[in-house]
Amino acid sequence: MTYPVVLVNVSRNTNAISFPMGLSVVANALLHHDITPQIIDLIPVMPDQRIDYFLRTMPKEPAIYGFSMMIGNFHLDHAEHYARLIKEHSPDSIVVYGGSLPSSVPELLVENCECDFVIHGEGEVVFPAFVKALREGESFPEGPGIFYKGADGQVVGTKAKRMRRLDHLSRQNYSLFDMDFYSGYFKEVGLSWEIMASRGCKAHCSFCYKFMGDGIGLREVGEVLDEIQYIMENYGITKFYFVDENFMQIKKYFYSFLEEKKNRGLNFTFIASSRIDEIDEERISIAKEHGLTALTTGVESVNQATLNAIDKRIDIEDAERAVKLLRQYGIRPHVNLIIGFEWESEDDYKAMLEFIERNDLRGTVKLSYLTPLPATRLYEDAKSRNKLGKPEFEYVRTLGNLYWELMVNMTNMPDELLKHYYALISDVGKETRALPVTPAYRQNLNDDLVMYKTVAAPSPPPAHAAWSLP
Ligand code: B12
Ligand code: SF4
Repeated sequence: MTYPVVLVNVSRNTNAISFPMGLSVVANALLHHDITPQIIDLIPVMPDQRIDYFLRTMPKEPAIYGFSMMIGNFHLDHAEHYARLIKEHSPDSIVVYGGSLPSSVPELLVENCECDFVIHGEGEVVFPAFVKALREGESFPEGPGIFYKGADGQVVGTKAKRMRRLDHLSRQNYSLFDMDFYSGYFKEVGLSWEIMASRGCKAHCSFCYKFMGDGIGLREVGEVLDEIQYIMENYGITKFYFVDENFMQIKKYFYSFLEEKKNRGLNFTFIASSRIDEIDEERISIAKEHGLTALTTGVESVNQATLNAIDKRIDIEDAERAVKLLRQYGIRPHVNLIIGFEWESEDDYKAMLEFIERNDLRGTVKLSYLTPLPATRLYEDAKSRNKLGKPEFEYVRTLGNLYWELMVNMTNMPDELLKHYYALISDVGKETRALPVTPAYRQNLNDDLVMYKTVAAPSPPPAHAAWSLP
């Protein structure tokens, strides 16, 4: 059966618009196999018209529908809603879930969701082969990365291995998406266009989901620069944000990227992320010279014992030195911090506030509540000690706004006290961004506009200190 392939981009409850990178890579890989997917992108459509638009646009015949999703912000619920519509209006269609959330809990989703299959891991090799097999008449294509419910009701599937070399299949496809919509948004709010050069990180922090297991995959430098050049020439964007976990980690690769950028005379600036232990004077001075304007780094906690306990493998003094170094070279530091480790006390949060002041980090901190996310050691530990507070699928499904809502309180402090410190630290540290004015963009923001404006001064802490650990 010649199933058409439809890639669906559904919304999630957030306050930002992102270009759907994962789906655009999958679309590119399909095109390389002579499969032209139809894209149903619901983000540019007015929220009250999305269902109608979807029903009008979906193919009349049975098709393979691919959804991409990440954890939290009710992304799964949004996808499930459309998957149900597909089952209702086109019962012979096949629904496939991919992306970081399905990859972290493939069995759980196959077991509990509307999808017929979950594709684990990077989709560019597995998905085209999977589509071809279905088209050739196989009902249950097998192979690493494919999960489904077998005849006996048991979930069948094995995880895929990480791709070491990311070649032309891993390019982003822009031609099938509404690029005027997305580029217009990035320009209107002054954000940098997202690009990916490498995947993976050498470290093993206990709270972090290692997308596709250990190891690092690199794209060819020329491919990445071709993509950047395309965006510059066609959309006039000259600021880029590398979503790589750790862009500078392989020095040779990073330098060859900078060298080729220079050879091509490409005049763009960029933001990247890096572990503290990769921030040295040599790399920073060269990167600055070639257009690095800001660097995000995960400090997570200012308590060395906590850093050791979560296997962060950084030294808090090195973090302070790195921040100074960045400032010395005129590179804006963005620091990620986390609160809510179970042994923490108010003293840790007071120390965090001092750290922000001492290092002049006002307005450059992103604070998160510790949230056990599937496929992390933190999660397995929380699950084994019944700390998730709900059955596993319910927990995964109902993870809400992971940017600023408390999902699980692992500490001995009452929620109010933790929230109080969250508000206090966040208010001092957080970066605000420009609120889009165009209705097509505003419609995608939920009502909680906390990252766009200053929140009211936090209330004083509850008059009780008994829950502080000694
Ligand atoms: C950029 C990024 C963001 C951007 C989003 C940008 C975007 N365009 O969507 C922003 C800043 C918004 C963001 C936010 C968050 N993120 Co984030 N983010 C990333 C990051 C660094 C890169 C993602 C990316 O674009 N990769 C490149 C593309 C090509 O990869 P991909 O999307 O995964 O797609 C591939 C596969 O997943 C698969 N695939 C994807 N879709 C589909 C669909 C089908 C049908 C198929 C077959 C395959 C498939 O094939 C693709 C090609 O290989 C990843 C880490 C990483 N390196 O992946 C974390 C990551 C995805 N984020 C994560 C988290 C936790 C968050 C937050 C919740 C942060 C928080 N506070 O904890 C928030 C909230 C997210 C939300 N629900 O709204 C986790 C996800 C964990 C999980 N189980 O889902 C990751 C893995 C980081 C981590 N190590 O913990 N994030
Ligand atoms: S250093 Fe960052 S990307 Fe690497 S494992 Fe730790 S939290 Fe994840």
